[in-house]
Amino acid sequence: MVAWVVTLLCAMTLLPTAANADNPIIQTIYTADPAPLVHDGRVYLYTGHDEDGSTYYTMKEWRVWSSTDMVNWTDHGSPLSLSTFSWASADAWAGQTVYRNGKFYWYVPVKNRTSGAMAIGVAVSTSPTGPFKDALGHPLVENWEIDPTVFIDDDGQAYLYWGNPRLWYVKLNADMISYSGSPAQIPLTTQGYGTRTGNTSRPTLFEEAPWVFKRNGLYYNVFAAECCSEFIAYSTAPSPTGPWTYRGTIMPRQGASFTNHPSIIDYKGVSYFFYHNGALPGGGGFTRSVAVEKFNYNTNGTIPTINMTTTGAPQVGTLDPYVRQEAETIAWESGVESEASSEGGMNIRQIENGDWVKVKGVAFGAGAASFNARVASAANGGNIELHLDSVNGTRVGTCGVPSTGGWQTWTTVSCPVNGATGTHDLYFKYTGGSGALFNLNWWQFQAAGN
Ligand code: FUB
Repeated sequence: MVAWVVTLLCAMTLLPTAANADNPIIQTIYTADPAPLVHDGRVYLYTGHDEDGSTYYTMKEWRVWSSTDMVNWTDHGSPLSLSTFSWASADAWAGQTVYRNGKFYWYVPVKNRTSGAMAIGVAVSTSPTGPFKDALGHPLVENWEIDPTVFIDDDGQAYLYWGNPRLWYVKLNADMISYSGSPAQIPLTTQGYGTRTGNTSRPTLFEEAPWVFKRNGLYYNVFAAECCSEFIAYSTAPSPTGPWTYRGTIMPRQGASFTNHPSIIDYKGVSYFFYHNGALPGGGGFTRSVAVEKFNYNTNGTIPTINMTTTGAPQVGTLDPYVRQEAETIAWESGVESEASSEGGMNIRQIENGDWVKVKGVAFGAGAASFNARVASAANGGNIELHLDSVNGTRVGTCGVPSTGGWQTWTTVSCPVNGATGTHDLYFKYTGGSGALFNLNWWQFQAAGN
């Protein structure tokens, strides 16, 4: 799993360096093709999943993550996979989820097992974290092309765009799972999509991965340009169907992956640019990782050049340790993995001696008095050490974890806490014997005086 390579990275680069990095934002697995959605005050991030050691886009499932502060990301597992679509055989590639009238619609490209063509499927759920079901039982649209993005205009008209090598759109009906008219091509002119040299069959820069949105009355299409390797560029238009004008590069070629895949949201008054690269150890073109940067639009609405960083976006607000927090809410980690929990949601697993999880910007305020954790162990258990600001920083508590007789046999352990005041990065350092020690489902501090 990716976990071992993260451990290796830490060993190679010294822990503080790795611990200060917040990009890529997911380290437990390789992720690709980010598609964020802001809903009810939370950012939900829909991604693909590159398999460990992959040598092609052998992708079998999609994943969901969420955050309220852009640095601590909660793992919601995989509520959508190839098996959701009975007619799909392979290629769980780049999709996007949109919300309308109480439902979440997840548009994805997959291979149709009967025709062999790439097609666009749509899954639906009443929750942003699923479970999602195939809305149709067959492709929504099929023409051998990929990478759907959906945009709902102010007048309620929804548009589905997709394509590689061409760029298509169709008007979705209000049910979001059918469309009116026939798919049409957006003309790929050099005026609209820039000039590619040396490729007569693809004269413009448009490659794949469109992401369409509207800001201050202007329509934007941000896309992956000129494979390979790709850079990120964009075009703008006065209407959702054009005419488009090429506006230039957003993210130059960089980052150890020959594809890139853009998405943009505003959240809590700040603009964010998501992308992927090969930055994790073992990373590359088929073992990618999702990252995020904060940016400001220029006053004329153009988008500045954005470069990849390892620091990522700043934290928005703080994390409250006095409410239940999921163990799979992570800013950075070394060595752990996640799985579905018998108690619902996810838990972290494969915790071995010396593994750790960082949670950023934890607001202890006047002080914590005790700590509770929900744990399970089919082995001998171990310890949860609570450290401030670095993995070997001030230790404010240690909770022993017993054997519970099973990896999903849960009990709650408690321990006193001293010296946790103010706001700090909190490191859970796991110690014990050899092999897997225990699983962790959630944790919560109790404030002094309560
Ligand atoms: O992840 C598989 C494919 O790679 C996506 O569909 C493309 O956008 C590229 O990122």
